[in-house]
Amino acid sequence: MMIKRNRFPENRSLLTSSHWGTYCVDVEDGRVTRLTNFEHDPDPSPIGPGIVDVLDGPTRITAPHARKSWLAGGPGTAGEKRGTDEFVEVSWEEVNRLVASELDRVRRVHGNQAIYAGSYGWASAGRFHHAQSQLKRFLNCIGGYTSSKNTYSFAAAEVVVPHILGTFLGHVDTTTSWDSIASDCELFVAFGGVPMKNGQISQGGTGAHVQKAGLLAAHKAGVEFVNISPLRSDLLDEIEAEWLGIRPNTDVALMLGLAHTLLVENLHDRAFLDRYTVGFDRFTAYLMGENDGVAKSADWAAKICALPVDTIRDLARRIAKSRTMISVAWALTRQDHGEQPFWAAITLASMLGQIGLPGTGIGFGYSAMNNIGLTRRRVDYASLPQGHNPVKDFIPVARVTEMLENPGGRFDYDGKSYTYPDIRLVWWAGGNPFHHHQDLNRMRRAWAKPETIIANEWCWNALAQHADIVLPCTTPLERTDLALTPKDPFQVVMDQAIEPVGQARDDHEILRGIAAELDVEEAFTEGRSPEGWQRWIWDVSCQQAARAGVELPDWETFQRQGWIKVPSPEVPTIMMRAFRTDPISNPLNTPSGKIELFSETIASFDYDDCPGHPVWMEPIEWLGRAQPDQLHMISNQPRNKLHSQLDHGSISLADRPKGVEPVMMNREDAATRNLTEGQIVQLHNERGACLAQLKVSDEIMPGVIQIATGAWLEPEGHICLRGNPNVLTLDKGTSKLAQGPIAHSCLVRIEPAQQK
Ligand SMILES: Nc1nc2c(c(=O)[nH]1)N[C@H]1C(S)=C(S)[C@@H](COP(=O)(O)OP(=O)(O)OC[C@H]3O[C@@H](n4cnc5c(=O)[nH]c(N)nc54)[C@H](O)[C@@H]3O)O[C@H]1N2
Ligand SMILES: Nc1nc2c(c(=O)[nH]1)N[C@H]1C(S)=C(S)[C@@H](COP(=O)(O)OP(=O)(O)OC[C@H]3O[C@@H](n4cnc5c(=O)[nH]c(N)nc54)[C@H](O)[C@@H]3O)O[C@H]1N2
Ligand SMILES: [Mo]
Repeated sequence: MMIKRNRFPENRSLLTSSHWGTYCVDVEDGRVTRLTNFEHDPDPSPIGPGIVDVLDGPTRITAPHARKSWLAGGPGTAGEKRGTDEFVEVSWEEVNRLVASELDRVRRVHGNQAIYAGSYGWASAGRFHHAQSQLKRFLNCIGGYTSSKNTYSFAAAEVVVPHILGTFLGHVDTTTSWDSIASDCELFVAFGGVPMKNGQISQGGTGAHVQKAGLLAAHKAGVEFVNISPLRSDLLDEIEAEWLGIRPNTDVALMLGLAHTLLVENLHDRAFLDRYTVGFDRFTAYLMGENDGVAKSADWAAKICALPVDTIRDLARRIAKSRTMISVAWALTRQDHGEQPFWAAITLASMLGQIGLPGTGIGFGYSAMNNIGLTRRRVDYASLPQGHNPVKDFIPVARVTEMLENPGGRFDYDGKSYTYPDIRLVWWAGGNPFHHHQDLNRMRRAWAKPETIIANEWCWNALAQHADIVLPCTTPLERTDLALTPKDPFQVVMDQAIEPVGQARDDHEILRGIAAELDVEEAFTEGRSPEGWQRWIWDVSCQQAARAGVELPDWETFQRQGWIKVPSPEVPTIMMRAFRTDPISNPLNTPSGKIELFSETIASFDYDDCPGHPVWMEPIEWLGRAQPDQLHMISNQPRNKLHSQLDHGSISLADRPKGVEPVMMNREDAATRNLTEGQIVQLHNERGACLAQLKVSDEIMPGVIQIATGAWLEPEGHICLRGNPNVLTLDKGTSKLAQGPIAHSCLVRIEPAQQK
């Protein structure tokens, strides 16, 4: 089948869309020379142009490859050599045959559940060429695969919050908007700050970055901000926020200390609690220490959080007398017992009684992405149908290493017990486990076990280097697509700017070739070309939009214009407004229909690490149990890229003059250790080590260091030479409830790096 390539637009610039925004593309002589800002974006992200230099060159995968020992010895050969073995270039014809026959062998001999294609990751923007959707659709045509549930972003909240508020993602989508905050909030209490660096991103694309304007408008309107974070830089300097440098992972203790003060000083809203919540009495019994003899008072909290007790008491009085927004960063879920911060925050906000009112209540992740707190009309755009997966096996996404280590082992998840399948073949498309997973040295050992590992990638990152079969895919600049997303008012045409580099193929085309070998091409494509599918997606989207009262232009008009902006509603968004107005007619989707401060359901699971109401439990690693030379490592999201994407590009590399990732440390800590600005250091613990370049700062509290995620894994033994913090982080579930990842609970030591 011929793939029909794009017609270049005549009257407008070439456009591309990415998770970090929309850009215009300049092309000369068949090469992309420049990405420039989209004129309708008031605050564009500098991340985008980082792709220009790496579209070709040594990091680009230009042909299919197979690992030498695997090719010579067949599936299962020398898995321990993954990452160090040589690669051999193979033709598309050969690789299609190899992959098809290996898939066929695995499904016949072991069954389809032996194929793991949870394949977590962000891939690229674009509704049709979404790598995982393509892969899942293809595998569903040949009998299915073991899948994964939830995300690395906020798995703990995804599982616990539905028990408390009926849904999590639904509330994230309707987080109270910035305009409502500007007009009705007085005090914005930000656990984990409002990190502007993260608001550059919006999954699936964005037209106009609005987080900064939203935050500044609220500040101008007189909203006061409290930044509760180990990092001062988690709120913009212009906001003049009060900074409470809290010990990492102790927010629950602070929330309980605040709740206790509200209770004993009778500052809580009893009427709200009675009408809209259940279980407050069970919670207060815990708060007052009726069973364990420990009152969770401000004094108690002060010792855990390393904050002055008066600060906690004053804050409790201020939040009670103000119109207050309690905001929690998603990062608070990526820690041991990461279910608790969100449950405790909801409880605290319930005691203040302002949930469902304008500008106040509870907020999940302001500026975690550009779409949080945005008033927009929700249009459900169509996507590529993935078909039906008959395989019922799954894992909570962050349990991947454990699954590979322990086939047949049992795991708990959200009230039930399951078995890890015996995985023979792993296929990753559109994600990078060597970026996102914790304890990468442990993962690499487990990674040696499957008989075959396939990766669709466009660049030679650690994932590609640790695969047996590497299928080179295109980037969005080499294909046409539609950036349609319900999370943003802008919907953008993605033009093909250049021909595919080398022999790269779109994920769809890669899978079509293999589908042909397995006699399922027709089922996979349904006879449509990529453009045929894109038109189908647009047509179905037009019908769905019409039902939501939005008229989208026809395909030709959309292509000619390049983008559209769906008008936003005039009224600000207020989370849980309907429930607040009438909880009988608009109950929450919980067993009681109310906010469950005590959940009978969760209590009935009888988990020692997640009881029926919010509790403080010591994290497995934290400063409260650290040796004097240990530091708490925060490995947060990178300012200059999205995860590991474009780590090899010019924008990311510009911040890394010595080739290693910067690590930020407090001035006092550096002085005690005789470490100096700019020095190359080694971070280490019993799990691994990585190099980094020291940045001495007053923006971070003592005892804590910060190193962004995203540096490509470059292992030399157990050391990462480039500064990937996931060689240090711990691979353990948040609790039996959600089994989420806990990257932010991690102690390390730091020393000057050995000179070579
Ligand atoms: N220590 C620590 N670790 C973390 C976090 C943390 O805070 N601390 N955060 C976690 C979070 S929130 C997340 S969401 C994860 C993110 O983890 P991932 O989403 O896995 O990270 P990305 O680097 O975005 O991986 C996307 C991959 O897809 C590839 N790709 C892009 N476009 C295409 C395409 O069209 N086709 C194909 N086949 N491939 C494509 C890219 O080259 C890249 O390798 O990381 C998690 N890991
Ligand atoms: N530029 C850029 N933006 C991104 C991404 C990216 O890779 N790059 N990734 C996107 C993705 S996938 C996601 S899920 C979101 C994630 O959004 P977040 O989860 O909000 O991101 P982080 O940067 O990990 O964390 C935010 C801040 O929380 C603070 N923090 C960490 N642990 C604690 C704690 O225990 N207590 C308190 N009070 N504060 C703590 C850290 O100082 C950190 O800077 O970001 C998105 N935005
Ligand atoms: Mo994420």
